[in-house]
Amino acid sequence: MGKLAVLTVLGASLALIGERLLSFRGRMNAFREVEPIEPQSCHLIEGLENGSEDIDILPSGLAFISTGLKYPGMPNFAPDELGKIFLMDLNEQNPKAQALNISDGFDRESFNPHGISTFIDKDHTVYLYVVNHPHIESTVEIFKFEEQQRSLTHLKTIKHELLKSVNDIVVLGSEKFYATRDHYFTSHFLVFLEMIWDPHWTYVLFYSPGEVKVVAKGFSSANGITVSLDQKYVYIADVTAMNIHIMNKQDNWDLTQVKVIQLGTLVDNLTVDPATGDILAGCHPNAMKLLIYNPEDPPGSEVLRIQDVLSDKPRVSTLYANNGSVLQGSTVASVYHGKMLIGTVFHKALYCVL
Ligand SMILES: *[C@@H]1O[C@H](CO)[C@@H](O)[C@H](O)[C@H]1NC(C)=O
Ligand SMILES: *[C@@H]1O[C@H](CO)[C@@H](O)[C@H](O)[C@H]1NC(C)=O
Ligand SMILES: *[C@@H]1O[C@H](CO)[C@@H](O)[C@H](O)[C@H]1NC(C)=O
Ligand SMILES: *[C@H]1O[C@H](CO)[C@@H](O)[C@H](O)[C@H]1NC(C)=O
Ligand SMILES: [Ca+2]
Ligand SMILES: [Ca+2]
Repeated sequence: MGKLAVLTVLGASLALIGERLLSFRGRMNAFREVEPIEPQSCHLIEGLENGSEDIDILPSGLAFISTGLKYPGMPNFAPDELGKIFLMDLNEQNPKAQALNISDGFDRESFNPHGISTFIDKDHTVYLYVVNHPHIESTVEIFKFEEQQRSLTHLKTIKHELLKSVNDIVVLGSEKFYATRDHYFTSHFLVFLEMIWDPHWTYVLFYSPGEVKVVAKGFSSANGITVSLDQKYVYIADVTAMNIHIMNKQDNWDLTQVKVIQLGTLVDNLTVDPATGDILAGCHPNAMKLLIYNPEDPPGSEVLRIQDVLSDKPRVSTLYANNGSVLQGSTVASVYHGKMLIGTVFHKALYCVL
């Protein structure tokens, strides 16, 4: 190749890389700052200082909170703390978070809990499904919740070739769930390239003992997933595309897109308000601050409420926003009878009375 051709190719490559990097900064919302918004009464939850990635609240008001996630690329202030599941009873006047005991026989040393989802069987037994990343792998752990003993009995570990880089799950039946894959690649370097390049190769998987399949794909980074109160729709957060996909659940478990709600913030976990059906989204207003952690200018937190999800004009309002002075890196918010819990990827957790 002549020098001119080499230069042309080099120039074009640099331009393309420059364009991708700019687009990456855009996708990370690198220029966004937040204005504070806070409900009247909020306080930090004692005992949850080092991350509370996911929260799921039972109809009875018992909240499960996963803590201790070690996630490549994210800051972690307590690398030696083991992963744990905490319980909070939101019916109490001043609810306290209490770590649940986990049965012997389960490898607690490598427990690295990420997304969680509860499932209540016909006989009222409560099962907790937990996305686990032992040794940087992805498994789904099934626990039985023993309410009297305040403990979790480990029943089963689910592994599958398609269950890679799993972020969140939503359980819809015994051993039947949807799971999101947040990155296509699993090695650090390729994940980094994928974040810059953004090929939209992540997907949602349906898992059952008899069938495992991809049911929706083309997401930049599929993250939080949850289901509508009537279980007809599945809501998926595409974190780096800053939107939520509303999908229709078919009889064969395939998902077909109904609409996309664009939000202008990086949406992590989704929950549904059991009283209204509104979606609550835990968001990262500026993910660049999350990736390049600076204690002087920390990542903020933001919680959005999306009402009338299925209507022509869904309404989006901010329930909580903070520049990081109180709460950094929010991932999830969950409400129960006028009370709200907000979790974060590596920071504290907040309890608010709405
Ligand atoms: C959080 O991490 C810090 C630093 O490792 C540790 O001192 C503290 O005990 C941890 N808190 C909890 C609740 O685990
Ligand atoms: C958890 O187990 C430990 C040791 O087995 C026990 O001392 C403790 O009381 C248990 N905690 C709860 C809440 O049951
Ligand atoms: C965050 O907001 C508080 C006031 O709400 C302000 O005192 C603080 O300087 C702000 N921090 C940053 C990093 O902007
Ligand atoms: C929040 O996201 C985490 C993973 O990022 C997921 O495990 C969890 O289930 C989500 N929370 C809810 C309430 O969906
Ligand atoms: Ca979840
Ligand atoms: Ca998530």
